[in-house]
Amino acid sequence: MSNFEMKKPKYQTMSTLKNKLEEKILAHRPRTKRLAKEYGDVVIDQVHARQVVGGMRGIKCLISDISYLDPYEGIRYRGYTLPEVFELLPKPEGAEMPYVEGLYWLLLTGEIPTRDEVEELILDMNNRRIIPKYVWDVIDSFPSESHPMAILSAAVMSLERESLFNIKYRQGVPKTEYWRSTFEDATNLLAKIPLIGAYIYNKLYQPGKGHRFPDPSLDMGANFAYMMGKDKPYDDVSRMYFIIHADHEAGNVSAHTGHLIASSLSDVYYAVSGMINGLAGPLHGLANQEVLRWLLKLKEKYGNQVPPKDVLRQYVWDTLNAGQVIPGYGHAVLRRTDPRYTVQREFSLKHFPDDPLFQYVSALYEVVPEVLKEHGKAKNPWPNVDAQSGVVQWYYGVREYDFYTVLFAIGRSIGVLSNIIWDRALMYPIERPKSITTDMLEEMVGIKKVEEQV
Ligand code: CMX
Repeated sequence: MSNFEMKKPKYQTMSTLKNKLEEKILAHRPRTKRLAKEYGDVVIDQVHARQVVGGMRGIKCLISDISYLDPYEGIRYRGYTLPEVFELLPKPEGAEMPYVEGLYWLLLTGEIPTRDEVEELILDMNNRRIIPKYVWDVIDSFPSESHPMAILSAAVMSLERESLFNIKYRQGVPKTEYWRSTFEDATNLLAKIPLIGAYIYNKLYQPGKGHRFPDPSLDMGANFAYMMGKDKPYDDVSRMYFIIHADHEAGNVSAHTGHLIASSLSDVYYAVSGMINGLAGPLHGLANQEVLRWLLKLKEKYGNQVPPKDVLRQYVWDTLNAGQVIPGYGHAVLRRTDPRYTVQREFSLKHFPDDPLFQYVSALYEVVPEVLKEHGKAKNPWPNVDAQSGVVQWYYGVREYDFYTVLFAIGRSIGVLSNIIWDRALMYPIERPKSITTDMLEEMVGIKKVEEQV
């Protein structure tokens, strides 16, 4: 199952990636400085009262150069659409999906890496896969009924004592250099987190099988499949999954939490553990498990034969009438079908078009948007990434749907870690927006004045 032939390292300690990153950072810093110094007073957005009571929706108040989310087009990583990313990044021999490590390179540098560059990074990351025993002990100490996201968060948190950034900070390195140790921490954590995920899976769902050690000849996606005990094409499924979940600009709960925590100079272990906690909510990453739960309930009733449209419509309406959301549909920013949904749909159409659960997902795609439009609440009636992701996992034998958000978290850590390295590089300050009281807001919008006049 080896996709990546072990080669002798061609490069020495300061990796090509870190060198390239340094170049990019030095070139970028004057832009940030200039914006703050010379253009700091330019108004770029207005805040409406509805945004203050409405979860700050749409307020332009964060910077991320890693990715940008257009409401109609979907996500672009460093300017590249998902189809472009899948086409341009180097792939393992014979694989359908690119190396995940190549995406890390792209997100950090803005450049598509060459095959040699990715292979060097893979070697570097494979050398960082050693996990201290106490992390396994932390995982093993959890009861088997614990949610895997809680275990993942605790396991990442326990690794905090390995932070190089903390050592450097205590040694008093200057602020301009913080990004270097942050890069080391981030790359260490990124190399380790898939192993932790696979260990959690084995502990919770395959306890008799024992834990597989990583195979140093395999890239991130293939090694994850190997450690999970899943055959091809689960290596490609993992690569696809980690890549599409990596980033979704900076304002979503997981990305923003990671950035917020890191802004106080907490290290990446604190930040990613917090990111995982934010992702574990059903309105965000946990929606992928909720989709499967919702689909299986429907399938239990009707079996492998998808029922007619009116039955599906009624099922959707029953969910809405019970005051619940339709999981996997809607989005705070997107206003069209999520391209992450489309990538997975195309993969499913190619590999398992006749799978009954996929048939349900396809049939619901034709029904849910209509119903949500009639319902009249959701601003976006179209499916998001989570409407499709569980079905792919299910088909390839990962049927313990509580685990799906762990897969999302492994992917999301690529973007969050890349953002944190750049946050440190550009020396963004501690985040501190202003809150006001309800009284103040009422006064600002004029409610007080109107009441006084009455
Ligand atoms: N089903 C039913 N109602 C929905 C809905 C859905 N899928 N999506 C939105 N709505 C409702 C909202 O609950 C809200 O109702 P209230 O006015 O009663 O509060 C109203 O429509 C307006 O919401 P919105 O502005 O369209 O959406 P938000 O930005 O507030 O929320 C999201 C976005 C994703 C939380 C919401 O669409 C949702 O709950 N979807 C289902 C859960 C889901 O799939 N989450 C995963 C999103 C992707 C990810 O982060 O992984």
